[in-house]
Order: sequence, then structure tokens, then C-alpha cells
Amino acid sequence: MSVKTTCAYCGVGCGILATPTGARTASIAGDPEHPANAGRLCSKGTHLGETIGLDGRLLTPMIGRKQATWDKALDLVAKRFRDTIAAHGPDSVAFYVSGQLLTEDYYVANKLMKGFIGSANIDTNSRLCMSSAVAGHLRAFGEDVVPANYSDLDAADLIVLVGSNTAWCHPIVYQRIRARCDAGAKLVVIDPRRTETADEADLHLPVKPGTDVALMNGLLAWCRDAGVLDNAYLDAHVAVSDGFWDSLADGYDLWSVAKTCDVPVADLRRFYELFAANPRTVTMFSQGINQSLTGTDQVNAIVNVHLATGRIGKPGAAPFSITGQPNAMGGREVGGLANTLAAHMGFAPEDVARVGRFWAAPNMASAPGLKAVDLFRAVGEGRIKAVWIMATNPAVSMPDADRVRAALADCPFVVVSDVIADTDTSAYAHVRLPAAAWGEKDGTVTNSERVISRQRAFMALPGEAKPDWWIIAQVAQRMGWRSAFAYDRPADIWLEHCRLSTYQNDGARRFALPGHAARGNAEYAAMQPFRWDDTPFADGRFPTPDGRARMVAVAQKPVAGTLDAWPMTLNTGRYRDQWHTMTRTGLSPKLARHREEPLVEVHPDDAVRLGIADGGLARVATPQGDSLYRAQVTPTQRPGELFVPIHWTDRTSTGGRSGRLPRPLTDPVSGQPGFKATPARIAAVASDWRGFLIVRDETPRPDCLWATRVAVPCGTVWDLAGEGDAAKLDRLLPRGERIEAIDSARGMRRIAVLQDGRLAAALFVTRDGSLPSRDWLVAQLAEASAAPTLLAGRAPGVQVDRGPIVCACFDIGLNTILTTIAEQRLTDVAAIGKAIGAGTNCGSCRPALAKLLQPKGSSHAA
Ligand SMILES: Nc1nc2c(c(=O)[nH]1)N[C@H]1C(S)=C(S)[C@@H](COP(=O)(O)OP(=O)(O)OC[C@H]3O[C@@H](n4cnc5c(=O)[nH]c(N)nc54)[C@H](O)[C@@H]3O)O[C@H]1N2
Ligand SMILES: Nc1nc2c(c(=O)[nH]1)N[C@H]1C(S)=C(S)[C@@H](COP(=O)(O)OP(=O)(O)OC[C@H]3O[C@@H](n4cnc5c(=O)[nH]c(N)nc54)[C@H](O)[C@@H]3O)O[C@H]1N2
Ligand code: SF4
Ligand SMILES: [Mo]
Repeated sequence: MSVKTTCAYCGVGCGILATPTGARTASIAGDPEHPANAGRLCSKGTHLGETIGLDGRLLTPMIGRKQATWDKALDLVAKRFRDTIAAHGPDSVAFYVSGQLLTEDYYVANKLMKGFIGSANIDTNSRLCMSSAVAGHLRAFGEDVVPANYSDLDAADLIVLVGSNTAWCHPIVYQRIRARCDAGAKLVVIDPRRTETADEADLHLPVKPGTDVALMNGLLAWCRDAGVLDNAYLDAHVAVSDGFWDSLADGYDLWSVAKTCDVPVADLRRFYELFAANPRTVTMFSQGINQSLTGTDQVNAIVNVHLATGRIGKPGAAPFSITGQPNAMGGREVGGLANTLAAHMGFAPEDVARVGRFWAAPNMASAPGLKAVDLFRAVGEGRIKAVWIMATNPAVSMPDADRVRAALADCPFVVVSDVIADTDTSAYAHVRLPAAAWGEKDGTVTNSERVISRQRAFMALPGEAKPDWWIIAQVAQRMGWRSAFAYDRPADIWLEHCRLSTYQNDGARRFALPGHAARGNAEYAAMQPFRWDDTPFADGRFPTPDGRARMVAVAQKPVAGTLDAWPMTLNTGRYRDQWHTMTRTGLSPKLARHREEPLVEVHPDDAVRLGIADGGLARVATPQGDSLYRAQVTPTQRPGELFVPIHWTDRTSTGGRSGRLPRPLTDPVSGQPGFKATPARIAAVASDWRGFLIVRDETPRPDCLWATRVAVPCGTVWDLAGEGDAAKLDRLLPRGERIEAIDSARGMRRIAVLQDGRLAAALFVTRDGSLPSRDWLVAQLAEASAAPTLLAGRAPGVQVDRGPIVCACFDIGLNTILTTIAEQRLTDVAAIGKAIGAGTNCGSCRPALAKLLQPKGSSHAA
């Protein structure tokens, strides 16, 4: 029997059919009936089945390093929070939660903090993710409503992607965009990097980071001069402040903007002309816009253009903030941000009173609490003395993460609820609580287009794991609020959430779930995906006091010049097949193959100037700290700019932890950190030797200059580089029968360890020579008896190296694809699919395949 649920990962919110095939195994398929994906899944969704085992799971509550009963752990958490509040007041405690909680979990956490503890010190990792979009929506619309549906993409003639690597981060929405482009729509991508998304666009504008306000203000001025403003719409539905148009007088003509954004005038004009010519335009944006010190202004600059041209509330025309996490939107609906309350209410006195009445709350918070960066600063300064972190890994993902680590290390009481036992954050926990994971828990999520879907369990709870809502409600009860938190099941919480959404709501709040509040448990169990507010703003009325939207005057701020000590600009972001801090995608050998290591992408001119070799190691430093990467020299970067991924942690690499690099500076309106532009420098790093360690059973991370963990079938590989004598690595090898070939003079070590005649581990190190491809040795981990040629690192006879995996679904490597293209003279992606199957399942690698067909381009960026 298959169970209908939704994907654990991104905000596209794809429907999944999970069919258990054993206690901890399931086959995963796209749900053909779900409106978000109609049966399709990207590489991450497709490989969810590889991540549902119990590897690394936290299965019992832990107090310190000792197992504890739930009773003990919950009592301790309740007592420590109660005592701290009694001694230091409600603002001395905090929750830091996540867009990966389900709506029901989120609702209970928010209710406990804001209604019962009496502080608004609950913030969420969504602060790092889309709080600028929330703030921009509030300023323009009066309420945080995303005025777009995916179907708008199907109706658009022009799709503009700003600061969004959609092909990698929202692949199923991207496939929808591609389909629309195949039918004739134009695609413009605005991103400093030439991403795979940009590669396939009709026009790519590689803007200088942080200049999107100029770009959009220039567009608005161009539209005005070209006579494409919708004056009737402006007159009827938009409040334009006095002097608004004058604010565009200086610096937003075509030539000035081209200069500010550092793009060719002709390309900029082409974008503006395309925009002017196509009333059905969707402008979709994500972190390149939100994660900026001027993120809120950038959001409003985009919204302004749509309001002024009347491109909102109509099919195929919308500004579209696409969300990252699976339940980022649900978190907004329950008020998970420190500056929102619940059900799209804020801290206006009448909202506070209304929510207080509804909750029968004894201690309503009356003012916003601390936003993430300030919250951890307060922990560091000792103002917050107890913090509970749920479903997020701030020791990795916060800006200036080493400061967050120091704050947690000094904090008198840290609680972490996670599904994984050892994360970089849980290392600082006094109490660890085992949360139920995806596939084990029930609740709802809201995707980027306001579709609410059920997540459903299809596996039993392992060990002592419990759903997050239960854990929070138990603590609340033990803090003394029994009846307010006496939930038996998620359906009870859902009902309360629906009732609050319509409570004393005369239509002033667009977020309302009427008709859903009547649902009992049976209906909740059977709930079908539905959208709240199907066609936002179609009537031209906005949830502001006068019913009009606001054009907010925003000016391009000077982009800070580079400093002598930090001459480069560091950008951070995502890889196609990894999710955030890799606690789950890192378990999948297939997903590891796309990009096995944290790379720093650097332009060839900079590489030559700084002596950085493609494939060599390089250290990136910022005023906050430094981190080590493998260099990828690529013309897809702008000169002077670096890009690193956010995924690697202290568990998975000695280098490549990017969170320590960005400054803890935030947008003044939204409080969102500016993750995308940090002053930086880079230098090549030499090592004496390089090598790899292959092990069947987990080993602790090797202690050397460079050690990066890669999941492989039946074991783990550590990619290694170091200084001095490599012999010290030998102690990482397990006991067993050793065969070895060691040439100390040449610095060559090849050691294999056999247990019961099978390969258990292999360590290969070289100082100057080459290393065999690891593929064959890795495959030996699965063999019943060791091959005689282990130390050669290959089977007898000829070897074909397939190269890095491009198509994760069918395990097809770069070399195989290049050979096939050459031999069969293939010219399109479909032909590659026909010949060898690549790209025919989830489709996530299709942009990479398209790139391989191009004669130019850097093929190794696949
Ligand atoms: N594979 C994968 N998918 C994911 C995730 C994941 O971890 N892995 N995470 C999910 C989450 S939570 C989120 S928030 C989304 C994020 O999805 P995206 O926003 O698409 O991802 P990012 O890689 O963070 O950044 C997007 C792009 O912004 C560009 N950018 C940087 N500075 C600027 C600028 O000044 N102007 C402009 N116009 N662009 C700029 C970057 O070069 C980058 O290519 O992805 C979601 N989907
Ligand atoms: N430099 C830089 N930093 C960034 C970004 C960037 O672009 N650049 N992007 C930011 C953005 S947009 C985001 S969204 C954040 C993401 O950053 P994080 O939220 O820190 O990343 P995750 O790895 O998704 O952390 C989720 C944690 O919750 C656990 N978990 C999973 N499911 C459950 C569950 O059901 N219950 C509980 N209790 N735990 C669970 C996972 O094991 C994991 O430890 O990173 C931000 N940080
Ligand atoms: S696009 Fe991929 S990661 Fe996002 S929800 Fe769909 S299957 Fe999951
Ligand atoms: Mo995010």
C-alpha cells in the first residue's frame, strides 16, 4: 500500500507516493495527482529512499552523554526553563526553530513561547531564508501574501529569475519553466554566476552583486519612459508616495544602470525591451535577492515594477518569492518569526489581545522578540540563558558561525531536538531530544504557492523518537500549562490553527482557512492538497487600511568597494544534490556523486594571478575566519568573486565549512543576513601528499590538512591531503589482515585490510605519483572475497573510468556521456537519453547534459 505524502526537501512541495518495502525501506515515486509536481521528482526527491535508514539517528533522549528516559529529560527541560524564567524573566529564554518543522509543530512552539512563557524570543532559520521577502510583502501589500501560483509560470510569456539557481534548487518548478520556454516563452536570468539555470536562458545578466535595486529601478524608469505603465491600475489600486517618481530621476537611466550593475548596455536594453513587450511576466526570486544587506529594498524594487505595470493578480503576471524549505510558508502562517504573532497577525495591540483571547493566554508577549542573529548574540552576551534549538543546525548555517558556537558553549542550558545524534550543533547540547523524522511523522506543510498538503507517516517511530509537537507540548504541560497543550494528535492542533485563522477575522486577514476548521481526525487523515487564497489580489484590493498596495521608494545603496586586505567578494549557495548541512542527503551515495567535495569556484584570471591550480587546495579567508576548499577554476565566475557551497560541516570535512565566513550583518528592515557578499581573499595551499581512505565501517574524521567524507555504497571514502609523514594515518585502519606496498622514499603507501577475506579498508597515499580511480576499490567493499589486485587499485585488464557522475538516477558518468556524444554525434539532450538513458528519469541533470553538448563551456562543472 502506498502512502501519499510530500517531499522532505524544498519549497516546491512535490507530492510523493511512498511504498514501504520493509521496516526501514520504501520505494519512492512522484504522486501523479499532486498539483505541485504531477508525478515528477528531482534527484533529491527520487533518492529519499536512501536516507531513511537508521544510520546516525538519535533514538533516545540524552542528558549530556548519557541516555535518559523521556520523563527525566522532559522534566529537566521544563524545570530549567521555568527556573531561568523565574530568576531572570521570560526574555532570558529562547527557541530557535525551523522551516523544516511541520505546521503543527511550529504552531505549538510559537504558542508556548508567545502566549505562555510570555516572550517573543522565538525565531526561525527562515530569518536566514526569506524574511526579506516577508518584510517586502508587508511593506507593499500590508500582509505577507505571495501573489503567485505555479500555473502563472505556464501562462507567462517572459520569466525573469533573479538571484535564483532554480535548475538546482527548485528543479521541478524549473522543469515547468523549461516546458513553458519550449512553447515560446523567454527566460532571463539575473545572477552574478553563470549557473546551469543561466546557461539555458535567452539572456543572462551577470550583475555585480548587490546591484539589483539599480537594475529594477532602471527597469521601472524604462517602463515609464516607454509608456508601458498601467496608469489605470495605479490610479485604482496603488498608493504612490509624493516624490516617488522623482526618486528615479538620478542614476537609473540605461547607461548608469549598466555601469552600476557592470553588464553590457545592449544586454540590459534587451532585458528592458523584453519586459516592456510582455505583459505576462513572472519575476521569480530567492536568495540572491533575500540574503542581502539591502534585501528588503530589493524585494520592493521588484514588486514596484509589477505594481506599476499592473502585472499582479492576473494569470501569468506576478512577483514570485519562491521559498526554500518544505514548510517555510507554514511557518509564516503560524507566526514563527520573532516579529510576527500567529495566523498572519503582528504585534499591534488589537492583534495581541485577539490572539491572547483565543489562546486564553496567561502571558502574552506584547512586542517582537530577537531575530536570529541578535538572538545568538544575546546568548553569547549571557542575556539569554536557556535556548532550545529544533530542526536546524545553526553551528553551521548561521553567519559568523564560530561566534554562534562560542555562544552555545557558554550558554548555561542548550536543548537540541534533532533526528540525528551528532550534529555540529548538538555537540553543544546539554539535552538532546530524539525527533521523529520524515516518513515517521504526520502533519501539514505549505509550499511556495500556498498549497497545504499532508505529510503522512509510512514507517513506525524508531526507538524512542517522538514527533516535535508532542515533545513541545509535553514540556509545556510540565511547565504548568496542562489544558492549553493537551493535544492528543496533530489533527487537534490543525483544528486550533484553522480556528485561529478565522477567529474574529472580518476579511482583513487574507490568511484564513474557513471550512477546514470543521475537520475531524478522519477528514484530517484523508485531507487532499488545497490552496488558500486561490487568486490573490485578483480584485485589485490589498490588505492595507485603504485597500491599496504601496510603491515603496527604494534607492540603490553604494556597493561597498573592496578593501586592500579583502580584495574579493565571497558568494555562498547550494549544490544540486545536497541539502543544507547534509545530515540526510549526505547519507546517499548516489547524491554524493554529483559533487563530492566542497569547491571554491574562482575565475581563471584570478587563478592565474594568485597561482591557484584547478583541483588544488585553496584557503578562503574573511574578517570572520577561514576555510579550506578544492579550487575549481571556471569562467562561470565573475573576476574578483568566489563561490563556495554551504553544505559541509565539521562532521564531513576538515575544511569547507562556509558558515564561519560571512559577517553577522543583516538587512536593517528584515534582519536577514547578507550571506551572498562578504569581503574575502583566497590563497593556494600546498600539501605534501594526497590520498584516500576507504572504509566499510565508520571511522572518526582523519586528522589532517584536508579530509572530506564521501558516502559510497557499503561504506565511506575520506578524500585526504596533508603535510609531513602520512604514516600517522595507519592507525585509522581497522584490525585485520594487512597487505601493503610502501615506498617511503617516494612517499607511496598502499595498504589494504581484509577481514574474513573481504576488503574492510584501503588507504592509498601518494607524494608525487598518481592515484588509481577509487571506483573499483569502492566496489570491492561489496565483494565476498578480496581481489588479488587490490593494491593496484584496479581489476586485471583494461579499465574504463566513467568519470564524475552526471546522471544520478542511472549512475552515468561524464566520460561515458562525452564518449557517447562523440561516437554517435549526438546534438540534443533527448538523443543522449535515447542512447544511454541519462536525463530521462528525474531530469535534474538535463541542464548539465545540455552544457556538455555545447562546444564551449566548462564541461567539468557538470
Ligand atoms: N539542491 C538544493 N536545493 C535546495 C536547497 C538545498 O540545500 N539544496 N535548499 C532550499 C532552500 S532552504 C532555499 S532557501 C533555496 C535557495 O535557492 P536559491 O536561492 O536558488 O539558491 P542559492 O544557491 O542560495 O542562491 C541563488 C543564487 O543567487 C545568486 N546571487 C548571489 N548574489 C546575488 C546578487 O547580488 N544578485 C542576484 N541577482 N543574484 C545573486 C547566487 O550566485 C546563486 O546562484 O533552495 C532550496 N532548494
Ligand atoms: N553562508 C550561507 N549560510 C546559509 C545560507 C546561505 O545561502 N549561505 N542559507 C540559509 C538558509 S536559506 C537556510 S534555510 C539555512 C538552512 O540551515 P539549517 O536549517 O541549519 O540546515 P539543515 O541541515 O536543513 O538543518 C536541519 C536540521 O534538522 C534536522 N531535522 C530534520 N528533520 C527533522 C525533524 O523532523 N525534526 C527535528 N527536530 N529535526 C529535524 C536535521 O537532521 C538537521 O540537523 O541555512 C542558511 N545559511
Ligand atoms: S523539487 Fe525535488 S527537492 Fe523539491 S520538493 Fe520536488 S522532489 Fe523534493
Ligand atoms: Mo532556505
